Order: sequence, then C-alpha cells, then structure tokens
Amino acid sequence: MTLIHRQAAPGGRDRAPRGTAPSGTAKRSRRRANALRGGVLAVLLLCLAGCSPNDTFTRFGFPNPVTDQGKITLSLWQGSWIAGLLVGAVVWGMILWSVIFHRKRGDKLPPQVRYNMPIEILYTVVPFVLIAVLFYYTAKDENTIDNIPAHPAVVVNVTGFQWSWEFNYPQHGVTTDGYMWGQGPLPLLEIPENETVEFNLTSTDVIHSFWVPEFLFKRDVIPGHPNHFSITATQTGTFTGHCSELCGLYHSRMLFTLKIVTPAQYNTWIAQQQASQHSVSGSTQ
Ligand SMILES: [Cu+2]
Repeated sequence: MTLIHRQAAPGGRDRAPRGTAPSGTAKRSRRRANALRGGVLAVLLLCLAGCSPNDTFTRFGFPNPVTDQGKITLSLWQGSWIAGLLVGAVVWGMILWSVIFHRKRGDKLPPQVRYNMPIEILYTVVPFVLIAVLFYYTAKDENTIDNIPAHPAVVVNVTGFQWSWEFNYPQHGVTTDGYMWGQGPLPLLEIPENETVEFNLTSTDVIHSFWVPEFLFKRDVIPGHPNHFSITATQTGTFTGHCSELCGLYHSRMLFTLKIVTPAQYNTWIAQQQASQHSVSGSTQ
C-alpha cells in the first residue's frame, strides 16, 4: 500500500533536490559499487554455466554425433555460437557500460557523434565481415557433408510411407521393414561403422523426412523427387530414427531402429537376412 500513498516530487520528477545531490566522492564510490555488483553477477553466471556436469553444454544442446559428417556439423554449430557470444559480449558490455557509467544526469544532451565517418564505416564493415566468415564456413561444411562418394561401401534405398519405413540393400538383395511404433517391431536399419554408406530417399505418398538425431542431420523424403546423402559412422550403437516432417495422423509413431555395428557383424547380419529372406521367397513360389 505504501506505493499508493507515495507522491511524486513537484515537477513530476521523483528525485532529491539539487542541494542534497551526492558529492563527487559519493558518486564515484556508488559507480564502483555498481561495477563490482555487475562483475560479481557476471562471474556467478559464468560459474553456473561452466560448472554444469552435463557435457551437452559444450555442444550447445546438440546430441553426441556418431558420424564424420555430424562432427563437422557440431564444429560449425559451436563456432557459430562462439561467434554469436563474442558479439553478444561486446554488445552487452557496451550496454552495461552505458547503464553504469553514463546514467542520465540532467536534461543536457551528451556530445553527439552523427555523421562520424570512421564509426559509420566500422558499423558497416564489421557485420559484413562477420556474415562473410559465417557464410564461408557454412558453404565449405555443407559441400563436405553433401558429398557422395563415387563408390560407397554400402547403398541403402529408403522408402518412407504413412507411417513407416522400408530399407532395401540393392547390393545384397535384402529388404527390411516393420511396424509403426506401438503396433509391432520397428523397421531395422543396420549399417557398418567406418564405412561409407549412401542413402537414397523416396516416398510413396506424402513428404516425410529422414532424421537420426545423432547424425545431426535430416533430409526430406519426397514423392517423385529422390534425395541422397552419405555418412560414415564413427561408433557402434543402437539409436532411434524419426520422421521429422508432419505427414499425417501417426507421424509421431513413424520411427525406426538404427543399429551401427562392426563390418564383420554387418556381413554376418546381411548373410542371415539373405538366407532367411531368400528361403521365405523360395518357399512361397
Ligand atoms: Cu512421415
């Protein structure tokens, strides 16, 4: 209630009369105290961020990449964040500096610096350089990630449909499929580590999108417009793949299991699939 009873000083300004203005020494010590407070706050924030036990922090929220291409994407992501944070630090620093050391002390305007050519040129050149550097690294990394080797070790034809996936290995005459989540086993995509794998993506109905979060990569699966990409897996493990393009009622259930195995395990698995699939197709003829 004290706020309601509080009255503004005459003239609409709620400030101390001129005669009681703080002395120069008091002003300086207040400025110092404000700077100290700002410094403590910055150190606290840095500590809170730096002491995080989760190393997702150093990846700025990205999952741990499991492909050569994903590692490139991660470096670009980290570099862009660091560049952004450096620009942010300069801007936030200048804002804080103005707020702490250049508070309004009267109605007199401070010296104006309009049409100062060196400053105007700096304002134009610095953002241009920043964008040029970001563009260079983006274009360079995009070319590397989009590169498809002339002779990939493994080729997988991926077909997306409402609401599941089919994986065909044309070099081995093997096809795997499955069910959407909740209806049965998910389709299995098995690939070897340390080998180049090319994916050819097609859809039989609407636009889907092939996404393995640990690849740090997704690519649209479009009917009538085959898409391609290639990866080299760097570690073994089991992961979940998703459709990341809203494609209808059960879009969220359109999952698949990705298994990255050693080349020897991959060859064994392919041989098993060939034996079981060919005996099934032989017995149904
Ligand atoms: Cu889909």
